[in-house]
Amino acid sequence: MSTQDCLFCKIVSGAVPSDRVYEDEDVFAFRDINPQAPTHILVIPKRHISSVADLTDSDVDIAGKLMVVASKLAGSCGIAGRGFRLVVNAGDEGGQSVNHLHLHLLGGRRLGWPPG
Ligand code: DGP
Repeated sequence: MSTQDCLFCKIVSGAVPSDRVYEDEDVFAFRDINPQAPTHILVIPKRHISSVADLTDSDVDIAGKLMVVASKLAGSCGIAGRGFRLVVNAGDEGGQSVNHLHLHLLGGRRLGWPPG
Protein backbone atom coordinates (compact mmCIF):
# COMPACT_ATOMS: atom_id res chain seq x y z
CA MET A 1 0.00 0.00 0.00
CA SER A 2 1.30 3.47 -0.83
CA THR A 3 1.25 6.16 1.81
CA GLN A 4 -1.31 7.99 -0.36
CA ASP A 5 -3.78 5.18 0.29
CA CYS A 6 -2.98 4.77 3.97
CA LEU A 7 -5.71 5.88 6.38
CA PHE A 8 -3.30 6.79 9.19
CA CYS A 9 -1.05 8.76 6.80
CA LYS A 10 -4.20 10.72 5.91
CA ILE A 11 -4.87 11.29 9.61
CA VAL A 12 -1.29 12.56 10.08
CA SER A 13 -1.68 14.96 7.15
CA GLY A 14 -5.09 16.13 8.34
CA ALA A 15 -6.85 14.88 5.22
CA VAL A 16 -8.89 12.64 7.54
CA PRO A 17 -9.95 14.32 10.80
CA SER A 18 -9.01 12.85 14.17
CA ASP A 19 -9.16 13.66 17.86
CA ARG A 20 -5.46 14.45 18.24
CA VAL A 21 -3.92 14.24 21.69
CA TYR A 22 -0.21 14.62 20.87
CA GLU A 23 2.07 15.54 17.99
CA ASP A 24 5.78 16.17 17.49
CA GLU A 25 8.07 15.96 14.48
CA ASP A 26 8.07 12.15 14.47
CA VAL A 27 5.00 10.94 16.33
CA PHE A 28 1.24 11.53 16.19
CA ALA A 29 -1.34 10.30 18.71
CA PHE A 30 -5.12 10.37 18.51
CA ARG A 31 -8.16 8.75 20.09
CA ASP A 32 -9.33 5.45 18.62
CA ILE A 33 -12.63 5.75 16.75
CA ASN A 34 -13.85 2.52 18.39
CA PRO A 35 -12.55 2.72 21.96
CA GLN A 36 -12.11 -0.54 23.86
CA ALA A 37 -11.46 1.18 27.19
CA PRO A 38 -12.18 4.60 28.75
CA THR A 39 -8.76 5.69 27.47
CA HIS A 40 -7.88 4.27 24.05
CA ILE A 41 -5.24 6.22 22.16
CA LEU A 42 -3.30 5.23 19.05
CA VAL A 43 0.35 6.29 18.93
CA ILE A 44 1.87 6.18 15.46
CA PRO A 45 4.99 7.22 13.58
CA LYS A 46 4.36 10.06 11.15
CA ARG A 47 6.55 8.22 8.64
CA HIS A 48 4.74 5.28 7.06
CA ILE A 49 5.84 1.94 8.50
CA SER A 50 3.38 -0.82 7.64
CA SER A 51 3.82 -3.06 10.67
CA VAL A 52 5.95 -3.77 13.69
CA ALA A 53 7.03 -6.80 11.65
CA ASP A 54 8.67 -4.44 9.14
CA LEU A 55 10.87 -2.62 11.65
CA THR A 56 14.59 -2.69 10.86
CA ASP A 57 17.73 -1.69 12.73
CA SER A 58 17.34 1.82 11.32
CA ASP A 59 13.99 2.16 13.12
CA VAL A 60 15.33 1.75 16.65
CA ASP A 61 14.93 5.44 17.46
CA ILE A 62 11.33 5.76 16.26
CA ALA A 63 10.33 2.45 17.86
CA GLY A 64 11.70 3.65 21.19
CA LYS A 65 10.13 7.06 20.82
CA LEU A 66 6.69 5.54 20.28
CA MET A 67 7.04 3.74 23.61
CA VAL A 68 8.24 6.82 25.43
CA VAL A 69 5.41 8.97 24.03
CA ALA A 70 2.84 6.31 24.93
CA SER A 71 4.18 6.12 28.48
CA LYS A 72 4.09 9.90 28.86
CA LEU A 73 0.54 10.00 27.52
CA ALA A 74 -0.48 7.38 30.09
CA GLY A 75 0.83 9.79 32.70
CA SER A 76 -0.85 12.87 31.29
CA CYS A 77 -4.14 10.98 30.86
CA GLY A 78 -4.08 9.95 34.52
CA ILE A 79 -3.95 6.18 33.99
CA ALA A 80 -0.28 5.50 34.72
CA GLY A 81 -0.84 5.04 38.45
CA ARG A 82 -3.67 2.52 38.07
CA GLY A 83 -2.03 0.64 35.25
CA PHE A 84 -2.49 0.48 31.53
CA ARG A 85 -1.63 -1.66 28.52
CA LEU A 86 0.27 -1.09 25.29
CA VAL A 87 -0.76 -3.37 22.42
CA VAL A 88 0.73 -3.74 18.96
CA ASN A 89 -1.23 -5.99 16.63
CA ALA A 90 0.67 -7.42 13.67
CA GLY A 91 -0.67 -9.19 10.63
CA ASP A 92 -3.88 -11.05 10.04
CA GLU A 93 -3.86 -13.45 12.99
CA GLY A 94 -2.47 -10.70 15.21
CA GLY A 95 -5.59 -8.64 14.54
CA GLN A 96 -4.00 -5.78 12.61
CA SER A 97 -6.63 -4.01 10.52
CA VAL A 98 -4.76 -0.83 9.57
CA ASN A 99 -1.40 -1.32 7.89
CA HIS A 100 0.41 1.59 9.51
CA LEU A 101 2.31 0.75 12.70
CA HIS A 102 0.36 1.83 15.79
CA LEU A 103 0.55 1.30 19.54
CA HIS A 104 -2.78 1.01 21.32
CA LEU A 105 -2.67 2.75 24.70
CA LEU A 106 -5.51 1.27 26.75
CA GLY A 107 -6.53 2.08 30.30
CA GLY A 108 -9.16 3.31 32.69
CA ARG A 109 -10.62 -0.12 33.43
CA ARG A 110 -9.29 -3.51 34.54
CA LEU A 111 -8.02 -5.28 31.43
CA GLY A 112 -8.43 -9.01 31.06
CA TRP A 113 -5.70 -11.52 30.28
CA PRO A 114 -5.13 -13.47 28.12
CA PRO A 115 -6.36 -11.32 25.25
CA GLY A 116 -8.91 -12.82 22.89
P1 DGP B 1 -5.68 -2.64 14.65
O1 DGP B 1 -6.87 -3.54 14.59
O2 DGP B 1 -4.64 -3.04 15.68
O3 DGP B 1 -5.06 -2.46 13.26
O4 DGP B 1 -6.21 -1.22 15.12
C1 DGP B 1 -6.71 -0.28 14.26
C2 DGP B 1 -7.50 0.69 15.10
O5 DGP B 1 -7.74 1.84 14.31
C3 DGP B 1 -8.87 0.18 15.53
O6 DGP B 1 -8.89 0.09 16.96
C4 DGP B 1 -9.85 1.23 15.07
C5 DGP B 1 -8.97 2.40 14.68
N1 DGP B 1 -9.44 3.15 13.55
C6 DGP B 1 -9.77 2.67 12.34
N2 DGP B 1 -10.15 3.66 11.53
C7 DGP B 1 -10.04 4.81 12.25
C8 DGP B 1 -10.29 6.18 11.96
O7 DGP B 1 -10.67 6.57 10.84
N3 DGP B 1 -10.07 7.07 12.97
C9 DGP B 1 -9.64 6.67 14.20
N4 DGP B 1 -9.48 7.64 15.12
N5 DGP B 1 -9.40 5.39 14.51
C10 DGP B 1 -9.58 4.47 13.54
